[in-house]
Amino acid sequence: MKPNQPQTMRDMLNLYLVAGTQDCRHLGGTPQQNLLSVLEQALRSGITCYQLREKGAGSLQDKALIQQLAAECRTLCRQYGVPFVLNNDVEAAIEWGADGVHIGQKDMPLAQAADLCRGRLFIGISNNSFDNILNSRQINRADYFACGPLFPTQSKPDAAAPVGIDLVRRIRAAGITQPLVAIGGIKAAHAAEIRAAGADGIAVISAITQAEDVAAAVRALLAK
Ligand code: TZP
Repeated sequence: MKPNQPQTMRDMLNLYLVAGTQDCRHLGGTPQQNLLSVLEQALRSGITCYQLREKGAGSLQDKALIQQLAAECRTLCRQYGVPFVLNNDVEAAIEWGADGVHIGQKDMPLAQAADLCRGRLFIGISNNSFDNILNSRQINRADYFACGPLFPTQSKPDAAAPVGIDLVRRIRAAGITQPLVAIGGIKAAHAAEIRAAGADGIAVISAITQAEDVAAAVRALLAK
């Protein structure tokens, strides 16, 4: 078995890194080198899932370059047995051989994405509110739910208003049992409370990509 290989969807969500080159611009190399270096350190330190989210100011725009980067990220993830997920673009996720795709509320409708991915890729969907969660559950085609942003975030300028850890508690109190990952402004200090509230894991951008010591940041986020 590979070092970090998760056995179940819940295990996979334990520590989920989301990142694109735009999140690593503070480092000294090319955009691609910066991201791949952060990703490799994070994989080595124990992240359980990775999503390439090449989006927003400072991101790569050339699709051929993004495809090449995706292939390199996928190769690294494979070495550690960690699922490689692509953000938003369902067709590219299938064509480029991703393990999963993550969609937002404004992307391709969940049922349509699920039809395209059927039997090939798993699907995660972002939820910004309890109503979103109820709707995603009703459609019943996602393999996991993300909820957030829990806290204010610098990494997504168009993020919805923060919902707090209470949304996680409310989801579980309502008997909603789907694999659940929380996202948005999460730091190591919040991790235990979020997991205790019922999330299977936490998804972060800046807590890892902006860390001076990526390995130490990953260890702190993994600490139970
Ligand atoms: N979706 C909701 S908040 C967010 C995304 C992609 C950004 C999370 O980034 P950070 O730096 O962990 O707050």
